[in-house]
Amino acid sequence: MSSAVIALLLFVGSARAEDGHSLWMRYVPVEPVLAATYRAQLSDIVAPDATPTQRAARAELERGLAGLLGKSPRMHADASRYSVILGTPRSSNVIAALHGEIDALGQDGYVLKRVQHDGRSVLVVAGQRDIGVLYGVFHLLRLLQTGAALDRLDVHESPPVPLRVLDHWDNLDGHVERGYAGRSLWDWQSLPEWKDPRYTDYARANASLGINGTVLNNVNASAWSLAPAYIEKTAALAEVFRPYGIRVFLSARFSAPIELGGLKTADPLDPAVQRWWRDRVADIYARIPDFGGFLVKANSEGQPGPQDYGRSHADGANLLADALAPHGGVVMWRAFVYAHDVPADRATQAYTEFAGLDGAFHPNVIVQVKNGPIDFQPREPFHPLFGAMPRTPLMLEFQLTKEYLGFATHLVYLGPLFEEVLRADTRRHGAGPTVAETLAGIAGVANIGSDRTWTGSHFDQANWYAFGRLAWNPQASARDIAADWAAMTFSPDPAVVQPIVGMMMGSREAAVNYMTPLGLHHLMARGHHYGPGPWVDGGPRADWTSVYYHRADRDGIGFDRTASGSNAVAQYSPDVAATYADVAKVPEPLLLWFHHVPWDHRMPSGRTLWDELVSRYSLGVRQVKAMQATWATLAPPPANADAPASATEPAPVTEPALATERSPVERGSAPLTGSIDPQRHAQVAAYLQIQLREAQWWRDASIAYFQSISGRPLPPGEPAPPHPLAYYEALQFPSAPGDGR
Ligand code: GCW
Repeated sequence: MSSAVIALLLFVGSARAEDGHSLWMRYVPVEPVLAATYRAQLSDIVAPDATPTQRAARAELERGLAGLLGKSPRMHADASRYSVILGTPRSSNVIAALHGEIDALGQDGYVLKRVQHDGRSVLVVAGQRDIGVLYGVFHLLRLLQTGAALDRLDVHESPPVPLRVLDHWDNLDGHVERGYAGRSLWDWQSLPEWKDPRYTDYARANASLGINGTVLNNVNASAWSLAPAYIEKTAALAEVFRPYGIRVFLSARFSAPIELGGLKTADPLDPAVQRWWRDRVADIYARIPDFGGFLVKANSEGQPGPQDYGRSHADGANLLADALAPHGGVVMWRAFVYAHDVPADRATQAYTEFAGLDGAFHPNVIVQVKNGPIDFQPREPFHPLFGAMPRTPLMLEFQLTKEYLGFATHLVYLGPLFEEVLRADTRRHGAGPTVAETLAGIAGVANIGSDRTWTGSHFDQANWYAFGRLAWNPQASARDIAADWAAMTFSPDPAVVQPIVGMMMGSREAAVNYMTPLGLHHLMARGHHYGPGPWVDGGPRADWTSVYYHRADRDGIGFDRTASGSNAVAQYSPDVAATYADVAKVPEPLLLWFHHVPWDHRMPSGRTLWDELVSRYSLGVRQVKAMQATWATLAPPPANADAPASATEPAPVTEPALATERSPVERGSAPLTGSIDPQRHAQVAAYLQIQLREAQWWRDASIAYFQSISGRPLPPGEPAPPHPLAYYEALQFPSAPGDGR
């Protein structure tokens, strides 16, 4: 290889440091033959630029094509000869002719299709509104990034769920509750004057997925986020996000009238309280005309709420809804409630408190329900409220930040978890509706922070991505989404995409196996939830302990939620309840969620429950090893032997593996080498090593603990944990990240 080529390689390498900051919008050159085809198809583009959103769409397309095709297209506001036309029926006659099909797609929808115009084939990217066009541009760029053909495009997209939001659990001091990706992205100190460019990139990333709302602050809210100085700062963020179709929301602290307003009460029926909220909301809309509304956690885990005054959740939600209604805002009122003084099975409490309120909420209230009845566990059944409040708009809340799934260092792709919940059949009306079909909104607790990768690891970007894609289209396949993400994030090379998709699709089940197999749940260490803690007992509340959830004793293990136990099954439709209540019919992954089962219960595998439990823990560890092995096959070729050796690092002796028919530079900088760039490969490899160490820890600690209760021998071939139980119980991690405070 000539030194000129090496110099160029080094240049390309440094110009494109692969630290993950570009997310799935890297726009690196596509393979040259494909690039030539695309260039011919996308040479002259007509795109209006009269509004901020139009300019954002146009700029994104220019930026994307310049990167992907190595050449900027000719952009026109108006032209007689063009190959692509962007816009709405108002901005273009060609598009106006399609208004019937565009209108049918609703406010956020778009069309991407070829039409004949003046005897030529023209690619149309069109929506009813500018935002649809921007979404369509991102779709087109995705097609290019994944190497799709553009000649017969006929895409019609419209999202069935109108509200698609990220919930940030960010405190005003920059700490992110359950955040594993650094500090908060919002620098409240330098706002409103300094609008960090990262805010725009955040908006671009969300718009690329169709996410249209963001709740900026933690549901464990400070009243201060509603103070005028913070509203100014929020207004500055809203300004950055607006062209990208993203409305801002705030978490509101229910007692803010006392803390900020100096009132004596926050009673929702008190006229002075009502006035305070009305005035405050009016002030917010004066600064942020498209403010989305409030998210509220009330009477849950110590947060203030209407029950402090003997009022209901509906009274509380309606108070804020009435203040927001004149301005078009909504209240997202969380159903994640469980009271200190209620001894009932925690899994039943949200339903118990909310189902009876169906019909009592004002129209602009949306009740936000976690995906399962406990708390973002590696696996839960779907929440029984879905389908049970037909007169109340419901939204689903997922957690993208992996509080209970190994934090950012474990590779756990949540797409299959999301898919499992969205497709679950509530059977409220015979067959159907599925959870997805009951939704007016969908929220994801963000996994985003100040880390260069945004999400604390390269693979956690996929959870943000998959959340957004499934929020847009809840019927989409987690596997297809993983394939798109891998192609855009790493390389469209099938030799890269296929193994990565394999790793991703198996990763969630691996975590379930090494943490909480067979329907076990909430066995993480106390407080920070880092690592295993199946022995956690005592403390302020039974339902903050692990023994409450696994109920293991000499005879067996699991939580009896049938009629002989807490009867949580009765909160599901009769069909679903009948399945879950029957130990012979309940899906094996939920067995111990719903049943207390003897250790020698025969499992479908033919093993006893005890043997099966142990083998699942070990399987989880093996699955992480398998991910490691796959990742190793994607290692970059060793550095070139001709390259100048650095002082500290000896030049590798291996033959350079780049001597294919064309050099990577000639192909563009996304060479089809079947490998990952060194920077990202190394970090993922290191994180997999952490994951393996911790999976092993989970296995050993859990087996040591459960064996101390079951008193049974390990199945043949299963190694004993290397330490006694007391060792695992004594481990402490006072500085584990992301704690709640
Ligand atoms: O999972 C729990 C978390 C809390 C969180 C709470 C909630 C924001 O441990 O940190 O508080 O859920 O969803 O409100």
